[in-house]
Amino acid sequence: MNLQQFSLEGKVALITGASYGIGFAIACAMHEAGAVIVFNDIKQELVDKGLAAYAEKGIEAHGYVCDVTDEDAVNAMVQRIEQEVGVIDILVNNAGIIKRIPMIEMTAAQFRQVIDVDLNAPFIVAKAVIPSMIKKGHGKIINICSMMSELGRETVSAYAAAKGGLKMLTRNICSEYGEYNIQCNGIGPGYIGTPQTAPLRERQPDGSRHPFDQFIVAKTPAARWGETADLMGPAVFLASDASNFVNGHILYVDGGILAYIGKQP
Ligand code: NAP
Ligand code: GCO
Repeated sequence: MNLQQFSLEGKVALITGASYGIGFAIACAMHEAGAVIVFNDIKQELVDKGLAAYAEKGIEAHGYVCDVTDEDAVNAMVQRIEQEVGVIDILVNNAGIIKRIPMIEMTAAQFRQVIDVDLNAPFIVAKAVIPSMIKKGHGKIINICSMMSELGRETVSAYAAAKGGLKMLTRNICSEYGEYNIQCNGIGPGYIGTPQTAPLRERQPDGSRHPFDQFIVAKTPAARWGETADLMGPAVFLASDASNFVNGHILYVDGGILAYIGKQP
């Protein structure tokens, strides 16, 4: 085995929703491993902010405005990327939203919106890139799953349903396209410090830590929240030749949460 297997030299990587947060960190890691970085976001101002953030890190990324739930827009974006940058070798379905609402108070429209972004969109984007991966004879798809691909908790019914479905979509893409040398795996981050989880870490009015913050630290053997940097190595591994016989796997990067009953209060 040589370390060249972990190189992404000459590869084009599309990371969806990667102006900041987990997607941005994964894109930076893939650039360091040699990949050309392509990302999208839903608004031009966010794409511009993302391009500036990548440039600050010395990364000449390619940014596209695209709502990943819009199949026509996704197909048009993939076509433009293939013409302007090159065929996509690596897809990271990262874009996602969450709505924390008790299920019986959530409207069907709110439920559908979460399913649309977190499950339908990964289907739409994967469907758009797989034909060219088949033609090219290889491809890597990484779906960003969640603890909620395995566990439920109050107020996140739509998100858990979507992320549970995304785990099975990952396994199905593996099953259907593995023979074309396409590997489709998931990364299941634990609780990571990003804008998405900021409400769960907010200081209380009396300056004390958020109860959920304390809960998660007690539930995590690593006794800390994850950082986006914790996901960089696993993402490069799953995007590289080093994982060519890993398929349909959800790699949980959670500090051990799923293995642990939790610290006695
Ligand atoms: P985040 O900070 O909220 O970033 C999500 C990104 O997705 C944003 O750039 C957002 O753009 C983009 N996005 C949302 N809807 C979109 C759409 N329809 N089309 C295109 N882009 C869209 O989230 P994060 O914490 O980095 O999480 C990234 C992924 O990891 C998500 O799939 C999330 O479910 C998953 N995850 C997060 C954690 C965690 O603890 N943070 C743990 C496990 C899994 P806008 O700003 O324009 O909305
Ligand atoms: C929540 C959090 C989680 C994380 C992540 C955990 O409200 O419970 O937002 O869902 O985002 O998905 O893996």
